[in-house]
Amino acid sequence: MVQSNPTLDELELLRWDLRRDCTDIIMAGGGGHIGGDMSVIDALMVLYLRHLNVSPAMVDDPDRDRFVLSKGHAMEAYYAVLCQQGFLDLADVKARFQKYESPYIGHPNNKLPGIEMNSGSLGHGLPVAVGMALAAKMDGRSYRTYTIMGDGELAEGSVWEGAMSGSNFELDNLCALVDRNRLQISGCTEDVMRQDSQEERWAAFGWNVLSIPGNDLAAIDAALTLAAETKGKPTAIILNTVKGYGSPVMENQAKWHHQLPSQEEYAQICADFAARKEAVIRG
Ligand SMILES: Cc1ncc(C[n+]2csc(CCOP(=O)(O)OP(=O)(O)O)c2C)c(N)n1
Repeated sequence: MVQSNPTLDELELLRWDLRRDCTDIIMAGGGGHIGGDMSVIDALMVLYLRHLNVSPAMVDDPDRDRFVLSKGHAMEAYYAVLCQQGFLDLADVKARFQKYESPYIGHPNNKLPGIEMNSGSLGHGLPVAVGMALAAKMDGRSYRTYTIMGDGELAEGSVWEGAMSGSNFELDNLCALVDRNRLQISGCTEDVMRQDSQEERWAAFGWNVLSIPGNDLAAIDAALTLAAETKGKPTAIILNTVKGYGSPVMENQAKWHHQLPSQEEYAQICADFAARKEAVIRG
């Protein structure tokens, strides 16, 4: 169902339904990046439902806001949000996800309505988002551009070329979110390639930096508002998240980067989401 500007209280409930949709898509397709889906889905939801000026009717509108999921492997979370917003049909995605000749592949496919860019080869989202934001300035358009990267992804050198360009061109219409879940495909980011002092790194590149609890809906919402109000420089939002957030079965464990739950684990994960939703209802 498409919602227009839901309240944060409504989103506190919806986040658990979207996690369930995301998990069901993964189970139907026989695989997916469930850990990174769960860390980023709250930011995707708040961005799409409360900030992005885009809708199924606007996919070709030159003034639509642009979004690039640079950590493209979190596609199942993105499917859940795109379906909720009416860009795609959830039953169809579940029926055909990762099937032969299906457009619903495991990474963003720009043949699908609402998806701006093919991604999944890490490190490209920010440079392309810089180009989109710069184009808006050059064309005199008021749209904003957003991208979400993983913290493991920040080991790609092209990210920092994009960071340099973003501040050089004073792209205050650009916002980069970093899913700082501290895990990547093969273990802790700090063991693979240190990512400490993210805040200082982005500030040194001339960005406005906001570092927030990244699974806190109100904090995400406030940061996105602040980013839109910031003038003269782009904003980086460091989302301090938990990989696998929502079920202790998979929270904070590197092996859940791309692991298919067993039927028993799936049942427990769904029960955990339902319990978290129930706790919100009970207040
Ligand atoms: C250029 C490139 N190198 C390697 C990969 C393989 N890969 C897929 S996901 C991943 C880890 C990414 O970690 P992170 O950005 O922290 O993602 P998250 O933990 O948020 O899922 C890697 C190395 C890739 N997709 N692209």
